[in-house]
Amino acid sequence: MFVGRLLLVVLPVLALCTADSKPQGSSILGTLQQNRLPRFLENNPLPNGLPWGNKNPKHDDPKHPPHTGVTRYYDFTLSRGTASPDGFLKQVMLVNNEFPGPLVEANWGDWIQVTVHNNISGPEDGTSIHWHGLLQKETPWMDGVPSISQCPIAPGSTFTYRFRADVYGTGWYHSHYSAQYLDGLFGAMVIYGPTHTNFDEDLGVIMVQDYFHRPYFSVLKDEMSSNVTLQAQFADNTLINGRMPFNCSLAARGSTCDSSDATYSKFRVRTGKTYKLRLINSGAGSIEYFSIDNHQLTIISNDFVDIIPYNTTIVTLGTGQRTDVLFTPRGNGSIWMRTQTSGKFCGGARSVAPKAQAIILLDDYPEDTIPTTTGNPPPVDNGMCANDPLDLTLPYYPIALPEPSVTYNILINQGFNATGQKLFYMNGNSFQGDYNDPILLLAEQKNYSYPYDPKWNVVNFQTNSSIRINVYNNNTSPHPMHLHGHDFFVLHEGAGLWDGVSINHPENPQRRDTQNLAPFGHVVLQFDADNPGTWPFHCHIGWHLSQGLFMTFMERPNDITQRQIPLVMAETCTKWDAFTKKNVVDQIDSGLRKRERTVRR
Ligand SMILES: *[C@@H]1O[C@H](CO)[C@@H](O)[C@H](O)[C@H]1NC(C)=O
Ligand SMILES: *[C@@H]1O[C@H](CO)[C@@H](O)[C@H](O)[C@H]1NC(C)=O
Ligand SMILES: *[C@@H]1O[C@H](CO)[C@@H](O)[C@H](O)[C@H]1NC(C)=O
Ligand SMILES: *[C@@H]1O[C@H](CO)[C@@H](O)[C@H](O)[C@H]1NC(C)=O
Ligand SMILES: *[C@@H]1O[C@H](CO)[C@@H](O)[C@H](O)[C@H]1NC(C)=O
Ligand SMILES: *[C@@H]1O[C@H](CO)[C@@H](O)[C@H](O)[C@H]1NC(C)=O
Ligand SMILES: *[C@@H]1O[C@H](CO)[C@@H](O)[C@H](O)[C@H]1NC(C)=O
Ligand SMILES: *[C@@H]1O[C@H](CO)[C@@H](O)[C@H](O)[C@H]1NC(C)=O
Ligand SMILES: *[C@@H]1O[C@H](CO)[C@@H](O)[C@H](O)[C@H]1NC(C)=O
Ligand SMILES: [Cu+2]
Repeated sequence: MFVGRLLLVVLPVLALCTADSKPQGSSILGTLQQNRLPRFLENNPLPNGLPWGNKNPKHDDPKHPPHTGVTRYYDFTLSRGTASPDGFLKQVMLVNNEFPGPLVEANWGDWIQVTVHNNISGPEDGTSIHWHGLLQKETPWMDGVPSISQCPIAPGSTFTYRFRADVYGTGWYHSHYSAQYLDGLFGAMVIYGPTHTNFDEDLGVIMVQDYFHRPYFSVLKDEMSSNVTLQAQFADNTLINGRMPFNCSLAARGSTCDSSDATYSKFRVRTGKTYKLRLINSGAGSIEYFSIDNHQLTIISNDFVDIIPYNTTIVTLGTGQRTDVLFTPRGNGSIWMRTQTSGKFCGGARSVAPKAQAIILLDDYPEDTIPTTTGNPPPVDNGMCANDPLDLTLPYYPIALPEPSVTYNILINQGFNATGQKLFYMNGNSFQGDYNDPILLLAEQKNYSYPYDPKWNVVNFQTNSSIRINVYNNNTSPHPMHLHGHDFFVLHEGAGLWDGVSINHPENPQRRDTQNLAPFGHVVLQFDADNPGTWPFHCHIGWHLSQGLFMTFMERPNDITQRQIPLVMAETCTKWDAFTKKNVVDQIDSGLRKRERTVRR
């Protein structure tokens, strides 16, 4: 009894101490405490013992989710802080004080509800969260893009996202407000669903990224300037699950850096067992080449699409892309896991830190076993920056390519505007949106004409049923092109222009939501107009998006007006209007504030 009472008193104190001493920016990701992920989250299993019943990845459309009747609740507080994930003390923006942000999990068909508190201050900033790769068919206003689907969440206010986990696999979420996610407003999102391969354990998410020590605003300013030296600055480091010790002798004078604070990410596995790894490129701009020394990896999914498995030694991930792989460890001691950048056309970090390493501990070898394995160099940068060949990446659930009802050509150019800012142009227009006037809310009012057009870069596809997009990149940089609200078929890619005829496996082309576009090359995509709404199509490189490499596809506008957009969307704009009336927000990129502020009805 005495002991019991003592425990009652002591336990809460211990808990408080732990919470208080947890350094800002810490996360269990990349530590040995990172739990294995389950096959699915428990509760209300449907017939057959699984939340998705007897839906089968070979025969059931992965875009038709089951109705589980379950909602998963999350509470996010976004704020500024300082953190030193790699030893360098950086001014960061964090979700619940973690870097990377907390994992969002759900079963396929569940609803996810995330209440986001904008506690960003010193200075204040608007924000919004995008749920990368989800289709948002039932809730297109929950896509989280300022200027397009919502007004930013004003400082001090709260917005609740609620949407269905409508596809399954590995995803992530990130701020879509300017390039905020470069400072830490991102995290992984796992939707459990049927599996089409056998494995013993799910080792969880592995986020790889290039990483800047400067705040995002400074990165944007340099990349958008006309000064070639400033534009050419590489990221400072590369991280795996938010970790990779930085060589502090390279840190700028006056900065705070202590690499003894920093650790490698670590994973423990058993030889001979097979693990699922969920790779995510959550970086600012570089293409990452992921590998595990002396091992083959079996690729099983790209983005939210299961594919027919094949083996490789290097996994290519453009910013925003995800790939699930299977890994069967062999050997003894420990092994290096690596992600590398080419340091050339396909992106990179400073030549001294173009790669990150993490430690894979085998069996019961002690935690301090440092690997001695050597890795392969990344593929030679031949200037194409391509994903794996399209004829290797065929969806497990086949869908034949329909005839397109329209083919739309897009030409990407880079140039400078009258005030010397380096910008990107899609068909001659560099995107500049209006944070106070989201296009989706205007569409609901049947307003499809904007005074600032063509800067809003909206293409209205009316009632077209299947839309083919042929993009040519007249530029030295690759662009991981991402479409919201859909996965697209990838019909063709390569150097120069498309011949207008060749199509990869028309009976079952690769589908995904982000695809690398080569420098001076083309990519041909197609998507079905099965999701009325306003869907951004943009490059996922943080500063390219800010430089206007962004377009919005309006899909079936008459069906948008049939929908009841919740009142909270207009209320969010009212709060943002009030904020921008009193504050001039420091703004340099494609998300524009209204020049003259009007009162909303
Ligand atoms: C809000 O931000 C301030 C300062 O940036 C911080 O001190 C405070 O802990 C944050 N509140 C929450 C709930 O995270
Ligand atoms: C460009 O930036 C570099 C690095 O800050 C600076 O040294 C140089 O003077 C700048 N050049 C011009 C023309 O402003
Ligand atoms: C750190 O960088 C310095 C300066 O370039 C170099 O001399 C040193 O070898 C580096 N240390 C490590 C551990 O790589
Ligand atoms: C693929 O890699 C796995 C794991 O190394 C191996 O067991 C399998 O035989 C490989 N398959 C092919 C077709 O090479
Ligand atoms: C570990 O592996 C190496 C290389 O395969 C081998 O030479 C060595 O004998 C192994 N050691 C143990 C303890 O199994
Ligand atoms: C050039 O682009 C920048 C960034 O979008 C913008 O702030 C500036 O107003 C533009 N200049 C002109 C003349 O349009
Ligand atoms: C459509 O919206 C724009 C942007 O708010 C506004 O300037 C314009 O007057 C609106 N058009 C109509 C017909 O309401
Ligand atoms: C298909 O989209 C094109 C391009 O925006 C548009 O001009 C055309 O009217 C659309 N056709 C139909 C049937 O909606
Ligand atoms: C491609 O870019 C170059 C300059 O970088 C320009 O001269 C040329 O006109 C562009 N081509 C097209 C088709 O826009
Ligand atoms: Cu780009």
